[in-house]
Amino acid sequence: MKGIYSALLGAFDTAGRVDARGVHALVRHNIENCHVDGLYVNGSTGENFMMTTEAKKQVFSLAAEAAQGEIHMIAHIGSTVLEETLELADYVAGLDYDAVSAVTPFYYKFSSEAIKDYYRTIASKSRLPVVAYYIPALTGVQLDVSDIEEILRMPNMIGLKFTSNDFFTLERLRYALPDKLILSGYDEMLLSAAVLETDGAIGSTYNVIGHWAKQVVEAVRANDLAKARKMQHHMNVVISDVIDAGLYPTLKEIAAQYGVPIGGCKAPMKPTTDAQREAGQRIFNYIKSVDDRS
Ligand code: MN9
Repeated sequence: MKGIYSALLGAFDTAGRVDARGVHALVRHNIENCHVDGLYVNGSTGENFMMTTEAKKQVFSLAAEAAQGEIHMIAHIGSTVLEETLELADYVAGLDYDAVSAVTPFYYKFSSEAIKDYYRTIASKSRLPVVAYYIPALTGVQLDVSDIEEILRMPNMIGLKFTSNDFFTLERLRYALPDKLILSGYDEMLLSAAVLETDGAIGSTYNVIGHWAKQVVEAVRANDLAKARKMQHHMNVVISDVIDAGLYPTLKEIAAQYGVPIGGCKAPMKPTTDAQREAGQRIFNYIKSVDDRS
C-alpha cells in the first residue's frame, strides 16, 4: 500500500449535497491525469467534519465504484462519535477498500490512555486494517513517540498518516516501526519526509499535482536530490499560491480547469470567490507550463 495518495477533495452542489458525477470525475482525473497510487477518501480535504453520516457513505461508495479496484483505497472513518466510526468501518468493509483510517479523537482533551482505547476498539472491530491519522495542528492532539508506537503495535493497526512538521518524531517513528506503513502529510515537506524513508504520502494538492509528487519520491529513491529539489520547488510554488488564495476552494478551481467541476466547499466554509477562480486559472497555467517543458 505504498505510494502517493490524493486526499480526495469534496464534490458538493450549491446546497451542500454530494455531487455524484463530480466524485466520479474527480476519481478518474486522479487516476488518469495525476497518476496517483491511491485515494484517501473523506479525510480533512474531503470536508469530513462537515458531513452527515449518510453523505460520507455516499462518497465512500461512489469513490470505490469509480476507482474500479485500479488503485489503493483508504476510507477515513474517524469521528468523535465512536458509534459512527464503527458503523462506517462496517460499511466500507463491504466495499472495495484496502484499509480504514481514523483521526485522533479531538475537541475534548482526551487523555492518551483514552486515545489508545479508541484505536484499540476500532482495530478490534474493523474487518479492514487500520491507519492512524495524526494531525496535531488541526486536532490540537499531541502524542508522544511511545504512545504512537503503542497504537501502531496493536493488532490490525498497519500504519500512520503523519501530518506534522516534526521531523524528529518522524525519524524516531520510522526507526522504531520499520514494518509499518508511514505516509506523510504536508505536501510541502514531501522531499524531506521521503529522505527519511517514509512509504509514501497523502495530500490535498495531489488532486492536481500528484504526478509531480510521484517524481519527487522517485528522484529521492534514485538518489537524484537535484531533481527531487526541482520538483519540490514546483510543488511549493503551487502550494504557497493555493494556500494564499484559500486551500480547498482554489484546489477545486484548479480541478475545474482540468475539466473536473466539483463545486465549492460546504458551509460553514465560504463560497468560492472570483479571486479564487482567477487564482485557480493562473495556477493551472503554471502547472501546464511546467508539464509542457518536461
Ligand atoms: O495531510 C493535507 N492536510 C490538510 C493532508 O489539508 C489539513 C495536506 O495535504 C495539506 O493540505 C497540504 C497544504 O498545506 O500540505
